[in-house]
Amino acid sequence: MSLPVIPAVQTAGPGEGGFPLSGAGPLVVTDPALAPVVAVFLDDLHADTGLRLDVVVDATIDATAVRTTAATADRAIAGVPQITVELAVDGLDAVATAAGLRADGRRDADERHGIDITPDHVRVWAAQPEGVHRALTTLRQLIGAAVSESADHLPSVRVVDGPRFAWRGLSLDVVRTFHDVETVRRVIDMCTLHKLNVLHLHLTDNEGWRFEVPGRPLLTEVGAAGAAWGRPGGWYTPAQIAELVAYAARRFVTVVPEVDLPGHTGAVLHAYPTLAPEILASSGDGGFGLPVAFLDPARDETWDFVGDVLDAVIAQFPGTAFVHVGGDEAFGMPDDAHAVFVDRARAMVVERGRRPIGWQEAARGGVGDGDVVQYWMEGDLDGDHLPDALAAMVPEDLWPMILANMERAAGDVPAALAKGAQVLVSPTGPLYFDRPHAAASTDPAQESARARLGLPVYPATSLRDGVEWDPVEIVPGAADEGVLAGVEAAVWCETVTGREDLETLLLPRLAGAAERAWARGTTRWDDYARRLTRQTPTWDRRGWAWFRSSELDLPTRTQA
Ligand code: TNX
Repeated sequence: MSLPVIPAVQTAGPGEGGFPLSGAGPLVVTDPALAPVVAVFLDDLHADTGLRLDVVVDATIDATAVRTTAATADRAIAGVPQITVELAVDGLDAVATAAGLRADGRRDADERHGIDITPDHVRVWAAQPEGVHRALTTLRQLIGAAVSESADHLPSVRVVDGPRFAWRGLSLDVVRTFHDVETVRRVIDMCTLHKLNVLHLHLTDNEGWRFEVPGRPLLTEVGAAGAAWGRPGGWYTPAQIAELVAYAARRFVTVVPEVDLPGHTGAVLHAYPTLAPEILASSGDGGFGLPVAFLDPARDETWDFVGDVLDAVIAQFPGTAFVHVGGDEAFGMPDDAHAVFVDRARAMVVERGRRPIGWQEAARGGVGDGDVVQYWMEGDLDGDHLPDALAAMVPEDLWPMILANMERAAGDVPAALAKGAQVLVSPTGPLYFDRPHAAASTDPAQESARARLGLPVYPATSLRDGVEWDPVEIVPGAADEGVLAGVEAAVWCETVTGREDLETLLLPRLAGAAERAWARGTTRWDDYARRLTRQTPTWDRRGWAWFRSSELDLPTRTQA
């Protein structure tokens, strides 16, 4: 049975009839540890659908009795269908445990869960609160679809489900365009609705620096003043970061910070020019494209700086076991200097009790067992458009460096695997969302945005391209799931001018990434497209500016 849920769930069923949505009793929560999880569910369900469910949290209620006798406790209503939410493990072993790594470093986490829907009750259960949160997310999507379709019942069905990969992420570029706290909160909402559990924040780059470092005030005063192409700058205060981290944590999303080193450091060198190597000091002005700027590992002050930055980022992101230290596209930097830099930066993360991640180029250094390398350069650039696209972004004298980096890229992931590192799967083809949308929009008003959005250096992709692939098969040299850390999409913001643009690149693509990160087996496009289409009214109620792709069976919008 195909439920209108993304990522796809493992089901047994269907059963007879359905659970009535109107006239159902309150949600009965028998373990106080679940109260915060249920509170988030009720808020999110209200935002999705406008519905407000009642809840009873009472440890004295016997959930089994509520289900079988319809109400023994005073505050559950006798004879009325109930939704019970419990910590329990029965039947969950039917689902395999997740492969890969957890961004929060927890080894005992278990997201598996069950949902039983019958005419008399809905039972939601999992071994841990996080599993209950994932189950309630499925329930949110089911209720959302029912509300959109004016159905008064949820279908009778049994779901026992769990993720294929433990790390299911989205990397968000907050540098090229600075996204305010509210926009980031909306992105977290999109992630958790699709059972993604990592938000990777790309906090530093040539065009800006987005968090405070004690003792280094110019990073924000000067380095955060702008963004790409003259857009407004900004940064997150420690209090704002704490708020975002807490908002994400309540939804079981870990925020993983990235400080991109030693390349992509135009903003650092703008703020503190003395950190630049002599020969390149004048080219570190990152107003656009890909300036050549890197930190010099031969200088002591470089390492004082990196230490201060890591201390600051670790203090502000307490929930993550990982810190991303970049390592990509250190154009103009000699290979040996790059390797020395990346190795030392990784060691400094380890000294501070965290685990490092780097982009795939970090594999050119000494990565080994326990390291994580993020695969991105799939080599799918559009040969015909490449010269024009590069010309629009980068001065011509830099092309050889960029092309040389691309040529070396094919060896990175096999080298990382040979050294025992694990791979976070982010290939540009299906997982970079800063690509043009291939299909037209059913909303004529979105067509001008479609012409602008996504880097022209990448061929346009369809929603179908984004879901018909496999994370193991796509990684060169990967034998099985065991060598993967997980799956992470990325949205870079060179072409994004604001929230609406961002959301138009994120949705519906994020749903496809989530399907591949969570669901096992293959996805049939027709089935996926139907599930997706049935979720889109919820996105409209949320006010998300999603791309109305003509690949989906959507009503054509007429211009107002
Ligand atoms: C390459 S992905 C970059 C980013 C750009 C992106 C555009 C990566 C590690 N580096 O700096 O924004 O391409 O897709």
